[in-house]
Amino acid sequence: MIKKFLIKAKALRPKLNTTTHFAECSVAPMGAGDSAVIDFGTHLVGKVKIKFSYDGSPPDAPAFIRLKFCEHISEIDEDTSDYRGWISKSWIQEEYVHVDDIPSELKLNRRYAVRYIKIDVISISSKYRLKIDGASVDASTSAEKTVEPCGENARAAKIDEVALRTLKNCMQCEFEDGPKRDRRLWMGDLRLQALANYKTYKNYDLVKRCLYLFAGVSDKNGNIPACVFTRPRVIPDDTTMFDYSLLFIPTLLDYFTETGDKATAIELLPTALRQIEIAKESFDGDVLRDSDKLGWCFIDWSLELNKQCSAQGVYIFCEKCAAKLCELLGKDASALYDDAKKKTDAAISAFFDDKLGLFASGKDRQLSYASNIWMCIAGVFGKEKCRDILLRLEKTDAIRPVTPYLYHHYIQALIDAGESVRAKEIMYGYWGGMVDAGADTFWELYDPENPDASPYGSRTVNSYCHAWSCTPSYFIRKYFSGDKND
Ligand code: RAM
Repeated sequence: MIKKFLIKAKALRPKLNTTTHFAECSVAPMGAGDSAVIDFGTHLVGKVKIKFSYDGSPPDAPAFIRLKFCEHISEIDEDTSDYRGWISKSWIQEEYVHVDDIPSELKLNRRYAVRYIKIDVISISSKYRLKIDGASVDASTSAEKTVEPCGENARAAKIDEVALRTLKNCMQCEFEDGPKRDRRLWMGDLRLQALANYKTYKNYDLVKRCLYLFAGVSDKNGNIPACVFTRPRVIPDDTTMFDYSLLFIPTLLDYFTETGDKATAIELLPTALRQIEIAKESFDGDVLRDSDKLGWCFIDWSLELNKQCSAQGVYIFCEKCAAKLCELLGKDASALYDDAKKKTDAAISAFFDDKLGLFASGKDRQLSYASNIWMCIAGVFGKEKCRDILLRLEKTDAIRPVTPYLYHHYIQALIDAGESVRAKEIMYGYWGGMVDAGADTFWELYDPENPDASPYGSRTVNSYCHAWSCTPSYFIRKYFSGDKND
């Protein structure tokens, strides 16, 4: 841990803005076995209060109720009792509560990500019925401004509105990945949130704080962890990921390009460059080790994915960003450019299949969007060839992206290759699919072909407001505003 960085991060801790939202509560008085659903009309993140009263005789026994907090309508009737996923059940937003004094206002301590609250009366005296007189959420965010949705038509503006809300609700004391789960700062998510934030809420200090948090928790070897816990105190997670450590570099470069904050860029440059040095240890010559010997590298939540090729793409992209950052700061970048060139040549000879005209990964020569997207983002070929690769992919049964995270990179790769029109179609189709399925905020995972998909063995713990899915707001403002096609 590097104390001076953590002190800077602490000084940048934002004050949250809070607004109170009330729900319409026209619920009939409830007896044992009855249920009701309260709807706040939109997705909110904050503290919940519920006012109870009664009908009938004076309450001669407590009301024992279950409260279930749902981000998306599909969660309301999900049976949580048979949850068998591999991450903790404690992420499910539900509480069993005794309401002793009626009438009273129940103030829940925990922060929830919520649009709907389902209330089940488990047990109550037969002499009275429970009434709900009101419910509110004190919703918090560190986004300070109001940003109006935009887009070339109503569909685009709706997608932007949902993306803006996603980002806003993930902006708390850090850029959280998801306010339902995991409620913490992850590198891959941060990079995309920061990009969307620059085009919308422009909270530069929040990005700066997060950069210092990551740099501040780097280990003795200088390695940045994949995520940081900030409560009850700042500590690194004991997980590092090949790609997430490297992604500190473009995040710092983007921050510097956006703000011109040279002091921060200079101070954090050694941390950034260290990630390249550490990543180099995973190469045999100029080709990265195969997926099974690489340790955890995220890329996407597709569990069958071989990551050797895409990870090498991430490396090349990040090394070029490091070179650019050095150049901008007046430092010698030639060794970084030379190495990136070597890794590029090696990637082409190790992974490019001339017959298919596509990159293939691992000893089984697996075809995936991930490999080809990252090689294009890394710029291993020129624009025309990348365009050919990305369009050719569509005619194959290559493993498709399953998260908005990899979709973001897909859209970016298409734009970089001059295929803005196709990028736009894919973006509106994919994120629009979530809107059609009732999204107030965009999700952690969306596989149009498999609505029940979850990387955790159960969609009950999926997050429906997830940072890495907020980038339509970035693309719309940077590339798709008005009806410009390029
Ligand atoms: C998920 C987190 C986060 C992501 C990691 C890799 O569990 O929610 O968004 O960055 O995976």
